[in-house]
Amino acid sequence: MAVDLLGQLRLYPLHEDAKPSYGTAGFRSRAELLPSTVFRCGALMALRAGALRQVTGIVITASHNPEQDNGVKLVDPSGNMLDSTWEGMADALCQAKTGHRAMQELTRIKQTWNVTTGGTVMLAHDTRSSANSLCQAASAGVAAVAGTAEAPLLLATPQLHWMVAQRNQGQPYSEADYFDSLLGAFEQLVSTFCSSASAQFWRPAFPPSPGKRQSPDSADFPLLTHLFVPQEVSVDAANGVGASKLAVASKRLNLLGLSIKLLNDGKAGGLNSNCGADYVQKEQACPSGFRSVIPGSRCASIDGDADRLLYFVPHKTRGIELLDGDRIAVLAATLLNRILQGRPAALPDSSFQEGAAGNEQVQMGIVQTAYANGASTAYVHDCLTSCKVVSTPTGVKHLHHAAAAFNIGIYYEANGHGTILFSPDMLAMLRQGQQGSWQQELSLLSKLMNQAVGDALSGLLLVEYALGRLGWGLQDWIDLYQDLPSRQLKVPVPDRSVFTTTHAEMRLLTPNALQGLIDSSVAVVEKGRCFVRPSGTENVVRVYAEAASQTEADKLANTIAQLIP
Ligand code: NG1
Ligand code: ZN
Repeated sequence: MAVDLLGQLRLYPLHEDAKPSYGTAGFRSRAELLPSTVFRCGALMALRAGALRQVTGIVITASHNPEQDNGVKLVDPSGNMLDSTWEGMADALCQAKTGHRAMQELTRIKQTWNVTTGGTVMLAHDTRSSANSLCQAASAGVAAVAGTAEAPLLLATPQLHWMVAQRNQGQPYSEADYFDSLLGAFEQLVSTFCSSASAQFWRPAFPPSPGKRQSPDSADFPLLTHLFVPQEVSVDAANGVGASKLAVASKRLNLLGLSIKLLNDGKAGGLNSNCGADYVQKEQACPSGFRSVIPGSRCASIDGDADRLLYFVPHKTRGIELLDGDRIAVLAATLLNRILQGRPAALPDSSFQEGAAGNEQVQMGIVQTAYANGASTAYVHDCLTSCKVVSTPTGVKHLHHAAAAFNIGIYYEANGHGTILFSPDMLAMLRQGQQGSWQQELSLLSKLMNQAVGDALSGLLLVEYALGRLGWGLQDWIDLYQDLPSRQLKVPVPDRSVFTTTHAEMRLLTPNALQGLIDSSVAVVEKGRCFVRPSGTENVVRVYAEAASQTEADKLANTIAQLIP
């Protein structure tokens, strides 16, 4: 039976306060403004699935935003975010003021892509109370263009991205397959490369550098540097969807000696409320619910939809030592570099040239954004010389694309959103590796790391494996370089679209004259750096400042915030 598309569009009218705009990660706003946008995104993604004859996906989530917000992340058949060539169409469709105008946009899309019928769309949602009604809107949108909407699943964002990618490659794609793939790779990595048998194998070839500083984990026990030392990690799950997913993983991880102590698991506190990766990073503070955690212990924080991960060490006060996304990228690059050089267990030391004598066939790169701490960029330039550093605008869609240009592309936003990509050529080469070889180790790492999008569970397993494999404690990781003090502020503005940027968002084009004022303020600050950009997920302008001291960084950020019109 033919669907009355116009009638359906009219059932989901654009709210008069809604100003949908495809931002850093899809559409996001207060939940009550979203039904029209979500319905139309359902239709759009069904048409994209129909046009490409593959499955697409939609995640109803507002990630780190507060509970009353919601949003829609659009998943391409590759498992990546919606191809940027469709963002303009998504905007035009969602901004259409009437059902009739929206219908015209859909007709235009159908004609341009020569598609008459929608295809299959997989749906997922996080723990927000608005999820149900918005999933219904998405399903109705899919059905309105004669597509097939699958039953919505409670999933972490990266799980759905992974599932869509797997399914389109004809691979197993259920949630159980997701856990099996990541956890299976972790189990195999640990048993093959961190067991006592492999320690015997590695020790004669790669002893720790004589006379160099030993990590606390390894002092006096060089043989044990290669063993997977049992660890406990206290994880702040942001009271979000990641809590139940980590609970599943932790049963298997326990058997390997990795114990996950779940905090902010959604049983008491509010979603992202004084907790979660965004709070920990922006406030540089311990999340709520961590009173019982012993200062100095190993902690991690994920965000509301479990695609960001940070590590931190709580101090005795409320303060923390933050190990952010930049640092995860550097840890990953160090591990990969050493695997390629055949000396994973070398300890950090200044004489060891991380970049030298690597496997020259392999092009490895780190992709960062303007928010990367200047000290991390300097460290990669100075010490990881075989690794190229590239900077892109904010948002995983930009980083992912840039990382895909390398054989091994490591991308992490400072906020902990990222993963490691292995190119198809690289994967083909790695498949030829034998049991216990560096090729096998990298191949397993490619399974451990979600190849579709940033993933907090993947990231946590990577960090634990890297530290165990290198024989490092947290302090070794912290000691690699010292972050420059920084401060990030949000300034609410009536219309963030008046702020436009250039140079990977590091400089403002408009409002006129503001960049000149920023430049003059930065010029007088030691190691000063500051930029302003409009958020793509919240109605705010973000100010980032870095300086030689915390006082100067705070002062610089506040001075610039006051200049925002
Ligand atoms: P916006 O709001 O555009 O700054 C934020 C993060 C991004 C990315 C997206 C998607 C910062 C400064 N920005 O984007 O890096 O993670 O959310 O969740 O952390
Ligand atoms: Zn997120």
